[in-house]
Amino acid sequence: MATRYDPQSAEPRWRDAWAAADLFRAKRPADAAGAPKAYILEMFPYPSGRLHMGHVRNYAMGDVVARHRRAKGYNVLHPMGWDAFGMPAENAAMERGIHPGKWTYANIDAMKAQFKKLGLSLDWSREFATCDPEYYGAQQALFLKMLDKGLVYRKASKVNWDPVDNTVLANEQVIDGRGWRSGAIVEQRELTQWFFRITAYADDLLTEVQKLERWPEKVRTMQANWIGKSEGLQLRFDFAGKAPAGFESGIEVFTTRPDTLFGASFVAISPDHPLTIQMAETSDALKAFRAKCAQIGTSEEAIEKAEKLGFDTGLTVAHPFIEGATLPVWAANFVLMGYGTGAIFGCPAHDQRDIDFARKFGLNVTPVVLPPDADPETFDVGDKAYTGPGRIFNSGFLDGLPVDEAKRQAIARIEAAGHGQGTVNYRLRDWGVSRQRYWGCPIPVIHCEDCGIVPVPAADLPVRLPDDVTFDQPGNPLERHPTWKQVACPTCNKPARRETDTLDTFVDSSWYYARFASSDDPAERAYWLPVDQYVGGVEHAVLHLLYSRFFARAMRDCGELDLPSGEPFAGLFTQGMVTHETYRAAGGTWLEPGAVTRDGAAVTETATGKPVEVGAIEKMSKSKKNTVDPDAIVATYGADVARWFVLSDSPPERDVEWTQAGVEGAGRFAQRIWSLADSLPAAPYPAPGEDAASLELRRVSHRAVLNVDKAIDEFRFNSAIAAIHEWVNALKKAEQAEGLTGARAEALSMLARCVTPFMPHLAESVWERIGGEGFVSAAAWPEADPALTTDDSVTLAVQVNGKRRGEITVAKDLGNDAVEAAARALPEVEAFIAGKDVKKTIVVPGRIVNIVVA
Ligand code: ANZ
Ligand code: ZN
Repeated sequence: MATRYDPQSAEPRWRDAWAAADLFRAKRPADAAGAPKAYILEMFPYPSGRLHMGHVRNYAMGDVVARHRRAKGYNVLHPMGWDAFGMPAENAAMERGIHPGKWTYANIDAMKAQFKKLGLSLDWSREFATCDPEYYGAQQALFLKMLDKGLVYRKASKVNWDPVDNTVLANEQVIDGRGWRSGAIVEQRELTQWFFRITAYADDLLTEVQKLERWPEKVRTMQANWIGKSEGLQLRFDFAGKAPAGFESGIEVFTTRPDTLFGASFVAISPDHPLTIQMAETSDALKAFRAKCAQIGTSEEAIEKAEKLGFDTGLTVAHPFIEGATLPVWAANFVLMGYGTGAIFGCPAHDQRDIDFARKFGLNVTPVVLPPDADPETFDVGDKAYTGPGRIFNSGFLDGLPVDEAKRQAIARIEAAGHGQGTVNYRLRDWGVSRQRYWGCPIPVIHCEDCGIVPVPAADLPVRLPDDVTFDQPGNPLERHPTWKQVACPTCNKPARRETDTLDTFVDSSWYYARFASSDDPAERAYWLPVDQYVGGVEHAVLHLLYSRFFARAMRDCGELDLPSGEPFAGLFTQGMVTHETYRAAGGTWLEPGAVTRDGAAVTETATGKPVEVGAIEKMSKSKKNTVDPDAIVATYGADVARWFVLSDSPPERDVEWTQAGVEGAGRFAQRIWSLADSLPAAPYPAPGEDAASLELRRVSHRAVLNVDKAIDEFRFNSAIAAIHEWVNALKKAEQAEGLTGARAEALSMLARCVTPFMPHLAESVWERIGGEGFVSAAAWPEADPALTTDDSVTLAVQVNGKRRGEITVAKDLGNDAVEAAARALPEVEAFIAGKDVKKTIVVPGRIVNIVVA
């Protein structure tokens, strides 16, 4: 009697058994018996409290790789933890009065229970949350090492300030220039903040990212663009009239387009340029202008989008190349103080920001780069700057040169005149890590009036967050805590003040991979790192990965990490999202997939029977209600089916659309695999037969093993799944034939092992059913017999006197005489040997037949 596979009873049973056998614990280097290591890591989750399908896909992918490597004999590290600091916990505290820590740890418990149901082969013994004092204490120690090394420093920097809530806002909390809670117009304020000196590694981060061959090209490019190396010229403009006090040496600008100098029509300085600030002291109009610019917010994006604002200072500077020509000096909101020198020259014809500015304020527009095929007499840029290639014109000694050559010559001329210097600039800024928030890692320093900044002594780490804090008012709870910040100076013992800023949560995720490798043993960290395969969302392609690459270098240079390359992730895979159709009721409200009924093409609201508008297929999100709850899927179909489906339908880097039909199909396929085991007699089994049908089935199986193996290695999980489908079809057919028990049993033993990375619980049940030894999760990857996987024919090139004349395809085991005869019989060969004396024939097996004639 055929039985059905019951995931509801099988899955928990296997998970308990794995846990009891402690199957997925990574071995210490000394116990690994020389096995190669594989560190497989998925970006650790934020404990929001609920698992979503995107998590399932992400962690299922990592698990496929981890289980596969384990089966191939690697000592695998596959850990899990929680990226647990951050704003949502504080928001929950503000909204519901629950302590952020309590909220976070409750979420971790809930999510961990969900995670455990997925059957992931994780080493939970290394679990931690970044809000554990042990973790953030170690991070504080690291911070102090970096401070000591000069990789951490303080400087005044702009923050978004909410004047109503009296608090600093993160860029994401500024919406259309207003504070997200108060709605007040946000101001920029200077605050002394902590920075990591990531720019010290700018060049190295750029060169090395190009060498990460197992990273997606797209991510490498994004990193390179973010670092943004610009080669250009730093150039001094002398004042045409009397220079303002303190600015006798002129205005220094940075340009990447010195070739366009003859098209310059103004010089612009940042609203925060020292000259602007100085002049504002005596000009109310300029003061007002600066205040207006300050309302735009601090993000580059906000400034980019803002309307161009300008203020004519009345000053003029001399053109460096054109005798007697002068340029007006403006203050302009699109010039950032934090980049280059905080001053530019504007060439409107060839820069969009400059032309927007020039058109608004009636400044000259002189084109100096002539596009190929354009007429110098009539060429006009209108309102759109020309930034393409061409030859220089209207430009004196540069006329006729292509852009790159003109850049070189302009730089040479400026350098020779002592007016400036060719330079390299990076877009990358030092990383501001101060946050005026509670739920983060306290910065472990003390401010003393006499001693200045004093590191918290190692013995006093971790600096713990106080528990008794309130969230009933805006601002930083650490700042208003009655006692927490009061402390004696570790150096002079006078009353001093703790730093109340906490670290950006990106810091927490910049070194967790090293902590997983070992909490304290440098040798073990060196053994595991770099991560061999990192898996995560492309939304982290820039910041998280860049900060992690910086941190690995900083830790290395502080003697904390033996990782010469400084690259923490040797391989990176960025997975696509899980999408779903969207549904709207007549009134326009979104409906959950569970609230609609599909009958062929007709979709109705289950509760009302009214028609439903089927919308676009989009990333699952709460706002559109097109989510499917993993818990519900696991309860209905089992974790294996959920894992199988999210990996099956599209390549892992692309999005996969969740459909009811798809998940049901995956469920049927699981039963089909089970039925193959179920239809076999009980073990033990005879050896596979040597008859043609047995051989054929064995060939199919052994080749499938190779295909699945290769597809997993190449991150083509959908191809692996397709190969398993074909294999199962062949096995299903073989059920009908007599005398195949041996070949079928062999096939099933291999199939169980190939299915394990995807549907580990089902694979265990199959393995158990066919009398497999131990756990299939601990079994070695099946070995394919080359005699059964190689094709049995070969193609050989046929040469006459060393010249290729044709080719033959023959049976692999054909004797040399027969091969020679076949070669000579080829018409295109025969033509060259007809009537000649064949001196000898050389057969290089599997490759060439060379016929030598006189
Ligand atoms: C003159 C010029 C002419 C420019 C032209 C461009 C086109 P990247 O490539 O990003 O390094 N720039 C320099 N400092 C700036 C600042 N602090 N704020 C805003 N813009 C600044 O960009 C370098 C170019 O951006 C520089 O080259 C400068 O404008 C502008 F046809 O100089 B250019
Ligand atoms: Zn002191």
